[in-house]
Amino acid sequence: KPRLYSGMQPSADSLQIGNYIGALMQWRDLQESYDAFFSVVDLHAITVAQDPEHLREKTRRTAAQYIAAGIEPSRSTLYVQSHVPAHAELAWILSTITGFGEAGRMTQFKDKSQRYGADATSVGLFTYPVLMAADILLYQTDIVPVGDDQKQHVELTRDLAERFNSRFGQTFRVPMPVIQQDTARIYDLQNPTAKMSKSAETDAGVLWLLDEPSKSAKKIMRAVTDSEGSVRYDRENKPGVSNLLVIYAALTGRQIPAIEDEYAGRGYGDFKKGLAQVVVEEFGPVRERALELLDDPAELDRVLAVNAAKASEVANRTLADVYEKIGLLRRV
Ligand code: AQP
Repeated sequence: KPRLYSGMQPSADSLQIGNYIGALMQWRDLQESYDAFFSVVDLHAITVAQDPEHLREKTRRTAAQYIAAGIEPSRSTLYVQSHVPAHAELAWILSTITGFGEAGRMTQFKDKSQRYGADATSVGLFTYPVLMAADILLYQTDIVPVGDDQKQHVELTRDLAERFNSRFGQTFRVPMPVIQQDTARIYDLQNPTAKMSKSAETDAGVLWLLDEPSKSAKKIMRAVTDSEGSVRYDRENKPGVSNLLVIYAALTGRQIPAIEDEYAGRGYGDFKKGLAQVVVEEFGPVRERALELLDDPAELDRVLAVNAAKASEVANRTLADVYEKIGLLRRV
């Protein structure tokens, strides 16, 4: 089976519906036909200010939500990034073949460093894409399903793989990004031109997987729409309604025109009620399963340890080859 790699940061207590639709739902389907590695990328999460005790909790919670959403830890390799030290080791090696200017062109770094200011911006945030390249290349990955915001990082990963291979001999498989459709991109309910994000400044526009269903329903009822009153997809002029339509379609597997037809001549209130019901029905079982898993952290940790051992086996093979190729003296 071809190999797949993807991951998410444990940057909040709960994942948001954008993570679910844009990543988890696709991962769940792809794990059938790929040898999939899904990582909770805690080393990436510490590139910004964080609270250590809370990070541990968020890491378990993220893993539990992967499983609750249908990632099967007996079929896919679901593990915590820091449990496999090869990630940090390969990142160092790759940083030595990454140009300073090349790294400086990463738009996510430019955006984030502008947001935090120079003093709060760490070198780790700068080299984040190099660590991401290490994540992917360690597993001889064929495809990387990501949002279009991550496309540039995967391009860098490809460049680094090709550069290493041509300088030191064939070592890495060059991965292909699989970019999710525009219709899988979810926007903030209160600010529907901004991507919904775990680290959004306000909570009112974010639908959390682990929230009480009634809370999510309320947020949907209060979502920003427009004054036209017709349920119609038009990303440019009706970003709020279009976003709700995308969520509706993604969760039900229905086409947007069919949903527009169903709500033709009915107001936004009806439409939002319909969507709230869809979201509650989808999230309810996922939430329950995640909370169940979190009730037994020892068992969850055990599953993660078994998977980290599986991941290490693959990762260490690549790392040993890299060390050999670049001329590090082998330990006897
Ligand atoms: N709004 C979104 N719509 C569709 N997909 C989304 N993803 C994130 N937000 C949306 C996808 O979820 C995965 C999570 O990646 P991440 O945790 O590394 O961070 P991110 O992309 O930056 O996601 P967040 O939620 O915005 O996290 P923070 O606030 O921590 O930066 C990726 O596959 C992403 O495409």
